[in-house]
Amino acid sequence: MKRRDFILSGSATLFGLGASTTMASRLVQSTPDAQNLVIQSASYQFRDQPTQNLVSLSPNAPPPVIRGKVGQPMQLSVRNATSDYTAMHWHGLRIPNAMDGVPYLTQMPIADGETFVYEFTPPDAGTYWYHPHCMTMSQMAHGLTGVMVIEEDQETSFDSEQVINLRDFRLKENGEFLPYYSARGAARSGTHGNVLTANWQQSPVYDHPAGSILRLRVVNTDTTRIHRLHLGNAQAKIIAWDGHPVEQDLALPSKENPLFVGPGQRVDFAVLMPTDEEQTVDLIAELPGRRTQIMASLRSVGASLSRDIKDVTPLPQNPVALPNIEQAELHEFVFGWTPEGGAPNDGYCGSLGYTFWSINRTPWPGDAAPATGPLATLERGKSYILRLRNESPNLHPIHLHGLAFVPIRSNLRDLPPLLTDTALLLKDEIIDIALVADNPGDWAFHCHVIEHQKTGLAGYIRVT
Ligand SMILES: [Cu+2]
Repeated sequence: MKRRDFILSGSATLFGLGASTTMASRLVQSTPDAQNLVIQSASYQFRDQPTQNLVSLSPNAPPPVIRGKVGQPMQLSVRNATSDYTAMHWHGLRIPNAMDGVPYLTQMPIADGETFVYEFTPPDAGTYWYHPHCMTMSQMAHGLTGVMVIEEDQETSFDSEQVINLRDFRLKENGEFLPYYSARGAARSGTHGNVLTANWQQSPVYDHPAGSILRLRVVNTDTTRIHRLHLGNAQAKIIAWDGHPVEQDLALPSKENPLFVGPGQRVDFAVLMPTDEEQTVDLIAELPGRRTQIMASLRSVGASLSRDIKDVTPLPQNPVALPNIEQAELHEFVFGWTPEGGAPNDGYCGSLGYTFWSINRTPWPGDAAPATGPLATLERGKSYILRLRNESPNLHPIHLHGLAFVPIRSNLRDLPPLLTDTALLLKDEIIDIALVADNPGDWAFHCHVIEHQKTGLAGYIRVT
């Protein structure tokens, strides 16, 4: 069966996709002013022998940092030069639904040789990222996760910047890939990588001016690992969380209380670089069952700029509507196990071959399954509270596309009310999140441990 048959048989319209001609018209030739992204196979040296069969946007390097500016239109032309299907998602960006990159829900998968042009104007500045939403497990595990920086449209107080893309690879000693998922992992906390990298390097060191104020953008793009991070005793400040500026003073994470950053989550720090030359600020991970690990280091070079951490000025707020909690309607979602089931119907976007997980006791039947309705339908412009209940012992970073939300309470901890797109649910945790349903469309809603997502912990929410 060819991909076109999905269109002809009407499967694509079961999600309310509308006429498939809209999709076909998107499969156009790229224009000269587009940023051209070519999904292709790559090789890279992690160990003694180069690792083959990576997926990236160049033949021998990690996916690049893509930059845009708030309020400025972007055109990203994505050509598929692999033999698998694909589709690109821009994580955290509140953009039109048709540009969200979710197969069968917002577009058809991009076939070998085809190009899909994504056009949108980012409404919010901050640290975001991109990854495929079709063949998600295999393409992400093989490298296709990159950072997207949307710059502010006004001056900021930083002298320099460093982007850190944290992700693991599962490799043999000779550099070949190990199996990148397992039934055992999928049914528990996921299958963890054994080579921990920052920007595909192991403990890289980056030079920045001594005494400068640096913006450190840390993004966890891993398929599995919940990172636990801190900066040792560096002078620093958390300035943004999951893209959005942080207004309040948050306690800095420490060895004893590291910051949990789940797959999909981001944290921006303002860091005061040491005054003396050749000193380092380390980004440190305290992971269960592992020795303390330096993920990346920032090394001071040159004459000191003699800045002070108090020189950091607040970032401009993003234009996110704040919910009216008194009038918000409540919807409940339970994330848990499900009896082991067969392969979901993922069309051409890949299945692990079984289901273990569910939302509201129903495992996601697959991206291309017929007659799959939304988990909830929200009226455009209204405020809602979504109660997210984890009834499993495993942690789940729950991501909602297209909208920003704020946690308002947890049964386990004090959560600062920071705008986000991904809520990390701890064991047995219930978090209420609140939002204004102001972006119409069908928005994917799923766990960002990709083995959980691909074995049932997925669905979508409709905003009318
Ligand atoms: Cu999960």
